[in-house]
Amino acid sequence: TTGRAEYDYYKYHPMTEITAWMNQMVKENPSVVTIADYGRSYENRTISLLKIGLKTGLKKKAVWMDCGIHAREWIAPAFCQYFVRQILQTYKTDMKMQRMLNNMDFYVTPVLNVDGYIYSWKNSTTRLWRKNRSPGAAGCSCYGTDLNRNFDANWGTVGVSDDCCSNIYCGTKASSEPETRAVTDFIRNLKDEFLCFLTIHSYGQLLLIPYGHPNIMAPNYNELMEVGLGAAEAIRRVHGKEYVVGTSPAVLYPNSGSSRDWARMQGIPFTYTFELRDNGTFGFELPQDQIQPTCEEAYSGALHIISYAHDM
Ligand code: ING
Ligand code: ZN
Repeated sequence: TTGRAEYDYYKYHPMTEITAWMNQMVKENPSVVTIADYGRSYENRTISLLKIGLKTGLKKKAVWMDCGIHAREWIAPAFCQYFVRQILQTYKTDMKMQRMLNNMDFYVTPVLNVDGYIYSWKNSTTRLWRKNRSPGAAGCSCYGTDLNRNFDANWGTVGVSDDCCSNIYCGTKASSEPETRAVTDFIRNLKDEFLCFLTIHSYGQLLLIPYGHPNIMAPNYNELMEVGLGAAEAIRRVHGKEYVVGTSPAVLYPNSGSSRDWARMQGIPFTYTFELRDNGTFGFELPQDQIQPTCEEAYSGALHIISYAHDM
């Protein structure tokens, strides 16, 4: 055959390969996939997403998924790529998926924190970098803001640090970071379309619902719990892994400024944080032989949520 080697979904890929993969997806599926460059990182790299959907001429709903908001969580970008591949591989024969692509557009960002991701690939001493790569407040010698503490959702109140050397440094103000603003500007423009907002992290095997702030409760808390528990059951059926469902104060500890809380405050009803494998044995350095099973189970969980939102 003449085609080039198939993309290996069960390996971790550096940013250059992920960017090439995104372009390849568009090229191979021109009527279903488009690419949108919707922001620039602190170091001026392009932030891109793939929009996946069937063209109907009718008004559509939307699903958001971002991966790689934290640099070291390499399984997350691997999952976003698997998710896109699975959708494209199934929709022609799977009528449910075809209906979903008729009624909804999927917006998938494989790597949101591009600067951090590239930095985590640089060498073994930078492998566990979490934040973006902007310099903090004036006079501080450390780099990086925790993008998942930088959103305008009870910003700076709980579960954050104002020490710019901390891994949970929330930045100088809400939305101080260009990566944060890329997401908020994009979503605000299409706000009423979004039904689901799924943000993918590792590790811990959790499905977190809003809110991370301990004093507020999502108006659809019961439904979020119920759908989350259904997703955890769907996950368990694939390889037997147990995922815990709840708000972050209930499950671990409170936090503020997360993208999930911000998305729920914008009115997006089904907002979840996925914490993929594992439970700490390998942590952020999940071996490559766990990419496939992790993606398989998480796909099942994500589809449970998306399918529920689509059908209601
Ligand atoms: N965890 C997320 C973080 O931003 C989170 C979500 C928040 C989990 C609070 C538990 C408690 O910290 C990771 N792994 O990034
Ligand atoms: Zn994370």
